[in-house]
Amino acid sequence: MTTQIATSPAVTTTTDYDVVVVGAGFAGLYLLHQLRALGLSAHAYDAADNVGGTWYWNRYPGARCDITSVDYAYSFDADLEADWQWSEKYATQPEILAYLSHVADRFDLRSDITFSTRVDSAKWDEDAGIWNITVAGGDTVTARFYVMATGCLSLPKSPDVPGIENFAGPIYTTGTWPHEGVDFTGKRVAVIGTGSSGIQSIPLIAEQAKSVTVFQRTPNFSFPAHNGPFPTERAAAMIDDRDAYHQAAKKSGAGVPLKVTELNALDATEEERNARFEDVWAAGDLIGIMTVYADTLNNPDANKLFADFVRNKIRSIVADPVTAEILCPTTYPIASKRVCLDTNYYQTFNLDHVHLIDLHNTPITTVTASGIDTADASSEFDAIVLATGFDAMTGALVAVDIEGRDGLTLKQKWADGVQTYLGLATGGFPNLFTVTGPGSPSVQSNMAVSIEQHVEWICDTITHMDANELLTIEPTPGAEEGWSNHVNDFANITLLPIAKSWFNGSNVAGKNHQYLPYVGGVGGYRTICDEIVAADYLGFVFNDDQCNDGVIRRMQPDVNIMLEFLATLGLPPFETLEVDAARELSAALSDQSPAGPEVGEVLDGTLPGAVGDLGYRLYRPDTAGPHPIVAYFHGGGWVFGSATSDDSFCRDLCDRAGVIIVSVDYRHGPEDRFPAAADDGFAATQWLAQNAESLGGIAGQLAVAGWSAGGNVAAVVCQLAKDAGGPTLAGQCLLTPVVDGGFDWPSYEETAEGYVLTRSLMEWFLNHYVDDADRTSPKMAPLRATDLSGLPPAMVVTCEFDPLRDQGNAYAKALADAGVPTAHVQAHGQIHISVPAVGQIVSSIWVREEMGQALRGFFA
Ligand code: NA7
Repeated sequence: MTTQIATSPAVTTTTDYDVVVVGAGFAGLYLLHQLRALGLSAHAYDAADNVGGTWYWNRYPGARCDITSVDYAYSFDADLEADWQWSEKYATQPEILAYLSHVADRFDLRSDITFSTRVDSAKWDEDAGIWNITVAGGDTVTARFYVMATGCLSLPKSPDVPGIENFAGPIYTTGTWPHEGVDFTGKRVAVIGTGSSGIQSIPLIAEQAKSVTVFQRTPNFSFPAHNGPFPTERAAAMIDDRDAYHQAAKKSGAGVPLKVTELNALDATEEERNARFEDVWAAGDLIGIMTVYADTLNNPDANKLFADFVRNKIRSIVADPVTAEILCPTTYPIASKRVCLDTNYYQTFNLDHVHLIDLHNTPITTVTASGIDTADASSEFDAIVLATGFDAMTGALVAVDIEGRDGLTLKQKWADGVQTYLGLATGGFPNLFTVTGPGSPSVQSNMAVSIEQHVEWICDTITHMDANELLTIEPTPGAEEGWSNHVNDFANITLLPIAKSWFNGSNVAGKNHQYLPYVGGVGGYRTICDEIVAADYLGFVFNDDQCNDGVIRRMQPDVNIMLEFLATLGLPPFETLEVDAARELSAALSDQSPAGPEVGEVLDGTLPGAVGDLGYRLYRPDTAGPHPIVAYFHGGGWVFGSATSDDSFCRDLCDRAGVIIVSVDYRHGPEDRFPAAADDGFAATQWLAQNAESLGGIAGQLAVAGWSAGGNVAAVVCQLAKDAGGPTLAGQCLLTPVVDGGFDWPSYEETAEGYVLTRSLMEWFLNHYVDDADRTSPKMAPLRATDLSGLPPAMVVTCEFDPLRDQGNAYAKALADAGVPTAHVQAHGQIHISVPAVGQIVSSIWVREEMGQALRGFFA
């Protein structure tokens, strides 16, 4: 081994290399090339005896990429791109391997790679500030930076088939296929596993073998790849304007420059939908499949339409109806596992010598010396193929014994859950980078694009450090936790986490369940990485003490999209309008809201308020009554709104809680100023208590609820009922309530504007409703009441980006301190208007569910 002395001016300790890289696949090769261009010394190790990474090992028959070849390639060098011609739409493994070999030769990279050498361990030396890397055989090298470029699907899952060790014949694993190939002619072959590897290989194995028996645990959705000659129109688009082509890929969701539809399946006619589904089926393009409609990946009903279409395709191809049904996936949404692209997969099951075993009905009891026993049969085989997948995303990272600060290993740190910052770095492991690590778009994107972006980010960061004489870098705990939240937030607004798969660790026994890739798209992700750099490496600490700490993207992703959409409307701030115009605008926005769920009955009526009749709208559940009643007070700052303005939210609450919701049209300012709303609220509540049974309610089972100013009314009603000795209320459910008339709260500063409810709008509301002198009255500011004890049990919801957050938090605490049973939900990443946004904001569904449960609980 040659050793070099690192020459960077920042380095005070001598190391063998500036950077040691593990892996010589797509990522490792580009990293070496870029590091070398920076004048840094870099060396890579790979257990294989040649370049290629996962494409070196996965040589099973039919192995191909599932992103079109032209896109599944480097874009950093125009000449490389021009010189290499792909022969097919989806390149075979040999062709991809030949490409990577060509890249290694073209840029003379092999001289900086040690092959056939596994890295066993890497240990951070705290005193010297360097990594000690020990390779197989015991040699140790030192480096300032250590980069895992080990790929996401590189460590095959250990065989977890009972009795597999008994088998006397050959066992072939798709992920470590023999280089010389396998001749199955005349053989009886068992294939276990029907993921992409199984689906690609089974038709080709069946062409040779005497018989093939496929052992399927979970069926996959697979589409015909329609592979063939290289599609010239894509190549032409790239040649025409390669910069534009690659820029579009970099800004896209999945790293492929394809236009993505904004149409929803649920808005289309059946005819339109089927035509579109047929087009997608005919195209054989993974990105087109994943994005067939904008709502396929987040709306279960939309998803089912697409899944039904594919199930019908399977039924139309597979002749035997029983076999067809076994091949139809039914237990998870389509595309929540990576869909497969195949050539004649379903057709293969029409061959007489191909058999399908449904392991859900007849599990493998044991593998024997000569075959496989299931719950109801014994079969003899000459060979077994394990297409059972990978310990994906994290397996290869923790397979190396990586020890960071204080003796903590990566495996220990991630034992209860993976935490990274951007999927690039992890706290406690200075100067360690992971290329396409968990928490980055990685496998939810075109890996070629994501790899280039990560490599370039890492190289830019090392350049920045050397230029500024910074020796170490690692993320802060807060930044890392914030990023994990964001990764989860994004996954959770989709259907993706539902399936059990390698994306969330559920394919490996004992592995933590957690959705590992970032699904916010490569374009959005790139912007985030760039913003972090522009903000002085927000959330990274250099040299243990130089840090601009903070969390990027605290907002829920769908709330952010809502804010961006509202911004495009260019609406005037409400407080700049006359009251009538502001009311009209508010009502117009309410009218655009989705309808909300169906309930059993909706009826309108009137009830006596404090000085005259008030309208109300009653929502009755679709279950046998009688039901408890909840008096509901709408939001709108005591100026806007009506009994019907929170219609979809009232429906949702009614549906979730199984209670009657009576939304009251209490009086507003400026026509009817304080305490009109409070007095009407109390009068309405008294009337509902007295008339419960005539409304289909249950006498004595009454609670109150409200949002914003309506939350204020509900809270005040509880205090008035307590002071008046009745009516008895079972509970109060307060969503982002106003409980104080003052502005002396930090959240009025922190979130003064930009989140729809602004400080100036709150001032406008209060000015229209209440005189300064009354703003400390408990009837206006229930937080200011001297004694909160004896109030009904409470559920208080506060939102992170809401000017009213801190007073709501204070009220929840004051209630609890006074002995009131209080549940307090602090909704992270939500704004004042996002919790009641039924049918628009998925990330607040859980909050509405908590509210529904709380209402149920009041009457339990
Ligand atoms: P996958 O997609 O993880 O597929 C593995 C398959 O093996 C899947 O059908 C598994 O069923 C099945 N499996 C795993 N363990 C067992 C046992 N013990 N018994 C029976 N069946 C088992 O891996 P692939 O290699 O096919 O594809 C990985 C990715 O590579 C692919 O998405 C492309 O991106 C390229 P399960 O679903 O767990 O019930």
